[in-house]
Amino acid sequence: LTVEAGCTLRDAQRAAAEAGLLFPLSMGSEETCQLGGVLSTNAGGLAVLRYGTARELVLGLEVVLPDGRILDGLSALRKNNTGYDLKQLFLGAEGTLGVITAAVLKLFPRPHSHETVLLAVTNLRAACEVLVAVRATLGDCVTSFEFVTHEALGLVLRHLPDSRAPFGGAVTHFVLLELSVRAGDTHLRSAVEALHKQLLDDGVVQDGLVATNESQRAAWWRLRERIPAAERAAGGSVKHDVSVEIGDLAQLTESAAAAVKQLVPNSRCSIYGHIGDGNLHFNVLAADGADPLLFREQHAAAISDAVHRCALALGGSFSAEHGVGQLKRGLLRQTKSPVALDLMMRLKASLDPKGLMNPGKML
Ligand code: LAC
Ligand code: ZN
Repeated sequence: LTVEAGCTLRDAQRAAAEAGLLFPLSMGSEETCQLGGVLSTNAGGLAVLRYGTARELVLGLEVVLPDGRILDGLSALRKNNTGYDLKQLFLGAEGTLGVITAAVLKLFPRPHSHETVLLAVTNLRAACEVLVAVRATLGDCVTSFEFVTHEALGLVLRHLPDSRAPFGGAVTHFVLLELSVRAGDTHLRSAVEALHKQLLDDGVVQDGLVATNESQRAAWWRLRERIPAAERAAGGSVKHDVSVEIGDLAQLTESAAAAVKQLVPNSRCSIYGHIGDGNLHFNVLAADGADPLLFREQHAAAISDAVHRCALALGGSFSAEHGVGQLKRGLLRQTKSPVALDLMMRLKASLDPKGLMNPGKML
């Protein structure tokens, strides 16, 4: 599918669907976000586990270079080993090397059927156990695997009045998972039900629901997608977008939560995210009733430092999907290896010697 940079993600999804195919990138902002930005930031979203980030979904790219020339790479070839893969330089470059003006996107067969499952778990360790079990039995059918703590769910229920708690009103940590199969494979429902029963019998999950209709599925996804809006409605949060290897996720949350509690004892952690990708949004809010602005003014820097330290100590990343921008420039310089940083600076200097492209960002 060839698109121009101003095409919204939703319009690209729609065009693929009209051709009986799937463009799998999806995220809360898909109605309005435009592909130029989506590709420049290597956006991830909710189906990375199965289909990868934007980087993996692009076959060709057209870029206007800082010197005005056009890199015309609008090719749809799947294989082309003729030197450096130049498009990858611009995907995720945050506009610092050139302006992406068009792209050829990779499409997939449309899934024949899907199942959406909501599982109540007691902690992140249990959620990771579910992930291992689900991938072992249902493998590539797993499209999304999201984890939400009861604190994050509680914010949505409290601040977004039209939302309702699943599991008969109990506010628990939960896993939201989405599975899909292609035509011809009709066993998904029975496989999901068998796994669901197994997880309940083994005590790995406390409760579970399989969506019976589209509106239930949409309501569950809304609970997940509206967490950032709920945090804003609660007065805002100190946000982190960290990743580690999946086996280290529980350790990361435990050490980061302990570090944050030590700094600001009554603060609240809203933790949720794409644990199938090893990526958590570890956000911290002021104590209930405390002034959120004052809280951020006084504590944001120390809290972020502590959370990032915990991720880096485990070999993780301080920005799994949200990029570097202006806010994390300093952090990039402090933590990237000198060799990697040197290569980045030299690429920038060679492509954009006058520093015209998105100045002040990333480097
Ligand atoms: C999300 C955004 C914050 O996962 O990345 O909701
Ligand atoms: Zn995210």
